[in-house]
Amino acid sequence: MVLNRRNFIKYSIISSLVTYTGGGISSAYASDTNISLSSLNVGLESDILLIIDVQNDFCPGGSLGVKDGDKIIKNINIIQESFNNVALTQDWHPKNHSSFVTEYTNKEVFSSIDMPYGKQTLWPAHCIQGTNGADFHKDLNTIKANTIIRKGFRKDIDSYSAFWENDRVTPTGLEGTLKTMGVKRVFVCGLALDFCVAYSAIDSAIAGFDTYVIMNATKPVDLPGSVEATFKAFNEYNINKVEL
Ligand code: VGL
Ligand code: ZN
Repeated sequence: MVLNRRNFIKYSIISSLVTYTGGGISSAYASDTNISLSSLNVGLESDILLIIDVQNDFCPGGSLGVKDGDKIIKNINIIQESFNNVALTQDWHPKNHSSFVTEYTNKEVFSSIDMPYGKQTLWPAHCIQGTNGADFHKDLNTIKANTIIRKGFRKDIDSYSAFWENDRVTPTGLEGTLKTMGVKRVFVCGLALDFCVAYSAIDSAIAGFDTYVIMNATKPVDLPGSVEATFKAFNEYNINKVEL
């Protein structure tokens, strides 16, 4: 089967995210990583560090807080120092966004619904435009970034990926930006490993960039099966796992 974004959605992550049972599988993912970032001599003009959604709502205390989500910020700031190009993404939803469980009656949080573009997980309201929850975490160094991409701002379409919205046809513009800049290698970190980091890394690989996920600079939401589906996809798309 030829793998493309649609197949990935159909066969992997989304199909595994049916119900949320609480708890978590917790990080059975760090052990099989061994390429070190320093061995890759990053910092070329053709390298970019893509920092996904390090925002208050995805950190502990936020409405969609990822366990230990704030603990990766120290490493992310260290990693930024080695790069000449840094891009940040910001989940940026209108207050009545269609991915919010609060927009529906009788729907459970983390359940999924059918949207015109396919299955969509329903989330607690998060990263509402202009609110503290949507701000970058105060400890994240945002000075170095030369590109900031906002995503998920269309009420009826969610956007996990930094490249393509969940309808898989609406671009964010990042692919064109990176290609125009001459980027060849994309290093992805941030939140959350099994959603926005995963989809961004997959789309980066599909766009033809050599793609690396920095495992000790990301954490998962960890819904049932979501981390496993992510690693399966990383294998299928030749996405490399690296460590600081
Ligand atoms: C994300 C769920 C909803 C993420 C964004 O950044 O991983 N997850 N919106
Ligand atoms: Zn979101």
